[in-house]
Amino acid sequence: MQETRIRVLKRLAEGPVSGPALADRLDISRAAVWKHVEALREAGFEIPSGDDGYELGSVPEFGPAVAFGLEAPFDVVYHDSIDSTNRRARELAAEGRSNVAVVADEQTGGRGRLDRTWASPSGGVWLSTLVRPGVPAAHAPLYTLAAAVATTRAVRETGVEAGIKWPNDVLVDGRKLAGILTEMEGEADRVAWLVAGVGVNVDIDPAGLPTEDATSLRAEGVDVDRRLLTQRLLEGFHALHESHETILPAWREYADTLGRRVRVETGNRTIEGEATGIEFPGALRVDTGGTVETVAAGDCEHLRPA
Ligand code: BT5
Repeated sequence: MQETRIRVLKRLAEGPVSGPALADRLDISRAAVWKHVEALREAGFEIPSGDDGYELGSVPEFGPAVAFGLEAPFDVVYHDSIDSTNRRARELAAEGRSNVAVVADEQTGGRGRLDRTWASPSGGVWLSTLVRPGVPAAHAPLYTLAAAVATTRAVRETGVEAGIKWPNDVLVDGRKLAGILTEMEGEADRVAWLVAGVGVNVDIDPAGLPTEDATSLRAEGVDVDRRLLTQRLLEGFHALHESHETILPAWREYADTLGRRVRVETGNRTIEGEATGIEFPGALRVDTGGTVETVAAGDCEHLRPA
């Protein structure tokens, strides 16, 4: 959302204000005030005008309103419907942008890892953050973990006990509530840009999702304000990305995988054993009985105890 528009909203949130006073405060013309107020009304904000001037009635549950009240330095680019927020974020990266959060209500071409499909009907939180962290490419997995931690925290605030399955799934009672897809470009010694895409099934009927192992916040019985959930998630991600050393300890706290028997498929190998730990920048330690293996990437399945 445009910066002046956010300032208009912030002023309205403090209480009623007349058009001329608003124009003075923001150093814009009265015509410009009127244009901003009209644009905000079109975006779903209720802004009645009475004797005391304009007032902020209600704020939309989602949409461009995600930018309003967001305590993290992301420009919000909102789409009602788009093929993929990750694809859009990569496009913005190519244009030189940074610190952007692309947010959509629906994706028509949502993607998972390894070109899998990610079902993204209307009612979810589908978002991608574009950052330029200036770290070596080898550190990139840390951002996947950070996104998983931020998602888990935001979900737990709604009262749902979510946990993380290594490396990138957020689960509730073994069912997948959210997934993360991180993409990046850069040289070995420096990431040029990194896009962390997060998909959370919020107000969605899980019967419409492609697997029985999926759940949604609606199915878990909570009615969630998607704007607030998105804001908490973005704020959490930003805070973790600012202080790297907090990511792994937080991940361990929310991990559902540690201490379990797991099977990890790496593409050319299958490793089975007990997940005993996670190492910088995100590798899983698996005790196979004879040796301890460190797995950098793969698909992980939680197994029943032996
Ligand atoms: C992921 O892949 O879990 C990464 C998902 C990332 C989605 C976000 S949404 C915003 C951004 N824009 C994008 O285009 N993508 C990102 P993976 O671990 O490969 O899991 C994919 C598998 O999860 C699929 O093969 C299905 O089995 C299952 N799946 C698909 N859609 C699902 C959904 N909505 N909820 C739960 N499981 C789903």
